Amino acid sequence: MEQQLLKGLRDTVESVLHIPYYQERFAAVGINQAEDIHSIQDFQRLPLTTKEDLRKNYPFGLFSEPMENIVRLHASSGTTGKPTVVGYTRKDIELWAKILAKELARLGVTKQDVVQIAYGYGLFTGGMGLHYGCEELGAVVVPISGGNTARQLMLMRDFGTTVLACTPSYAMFLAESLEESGIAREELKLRIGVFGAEPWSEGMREQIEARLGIKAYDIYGLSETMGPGVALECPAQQGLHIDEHFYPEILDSEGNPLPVGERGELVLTSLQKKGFPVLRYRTKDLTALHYGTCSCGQVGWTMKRVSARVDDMLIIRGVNVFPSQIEEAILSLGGFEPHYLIVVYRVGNLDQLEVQVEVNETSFFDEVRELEGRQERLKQKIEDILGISVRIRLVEPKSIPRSEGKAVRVIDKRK
Ligand code: DLL
Repeated sequence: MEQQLLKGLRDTVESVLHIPYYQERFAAVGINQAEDIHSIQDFQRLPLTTKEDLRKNYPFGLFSEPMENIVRLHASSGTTGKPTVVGYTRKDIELWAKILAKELARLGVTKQDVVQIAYGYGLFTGGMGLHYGCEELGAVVVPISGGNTARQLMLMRDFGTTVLACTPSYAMFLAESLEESGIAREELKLRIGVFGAEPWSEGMREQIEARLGIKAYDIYGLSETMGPGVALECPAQQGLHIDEHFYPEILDSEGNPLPVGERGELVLTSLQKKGFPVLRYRTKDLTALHYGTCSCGQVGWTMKRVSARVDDMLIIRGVNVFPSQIEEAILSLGGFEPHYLIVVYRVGNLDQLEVQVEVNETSFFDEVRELEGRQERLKQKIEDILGISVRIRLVEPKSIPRSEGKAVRVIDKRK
């Protein structure tokens, strides 16, 4: 197996060696041809690729095929500066569709299913990626894209949608809107959710599953390495199976490999991508890997759910805080909605952390004393986890803006 993997890695190295940027960087570590890589250890001598490298070569500098062979472009949303652009050959598009079709089939999605794709269509890979995968599988695709929530629910009922694909925060919003829509859950045929593109907690999964009456699966991917489908859960829900066309590594913050099982930054190498191969790409996503046989029978790498990005880490009074820790605390106590905002600001020289969280409809009418108690319990819980003081602001149901794509959970006023 190692020989087969090495061949795949060498092929990827070979496919980028004509690009001057890679040539120079590889030569600096003594690798001038793919045959110089005799082992995984040799491969790990190759420099890591970062988003910054992609930006420096904007827009097409790291494409490994001439533009006449590229049939599609996607780009990352990138809130600052230039986006990162990725190019696909026809074969890449076919491979992507096949990977997703195989993964969805593992969840029990078949030709009989009607898949409502409420991920955004466009330069973002979510909509088109799932679209081609579902068509490859032969399912009926409803390419509705994100937004227009009332219409989503009407079509979900009228078309008999069985599979919903969108971000978990939008799934939550759809669930909440369903409860007010006059459409009964029993009128829907929904049974499976394929949710990803942003971090979400186990508590969020429980809420979505209960409120929509479905099984909710975690799908992972990033535009730089392909898009959705780099990894997807199976019915065992014990980790996301990483597709065999990607070689994963986990590194510490200094870029050194970590032993299997330890949490660190996920680094990915594509094994058969032609238009835009990636080599040791730093995803900035924090997870842990496992190799073995899953109870579903599948053998290979699995990864834990991505709970956070390195970038998402807030440093507050010297303490590292991840939004996912706060989400878990909120959902572990009853009475709150999974809608929250984390506001960081400064008073004098001191960082302050405020968590605004919605109380649910029933608790909203509780006595003030009861609400104060709940607020105090949440404060205690978060302070126990983070070890710093926090201010909790309970807000009315539906007062925090809802997301139709990737949710914004943090407002950092220190910047
Ligand atoms: O979000 C691709 C995608 C579309 C994945 C639809 C899943 C479903 P980007 O816009 O390039 O691509 O953003 C990639 O989103 O590095 C993670 O930080 C985050 N992310 C993606 N999936 C998950 C997930 C798409 N399941 C970035 N859990 C990645 C946590 C996720 N974070």
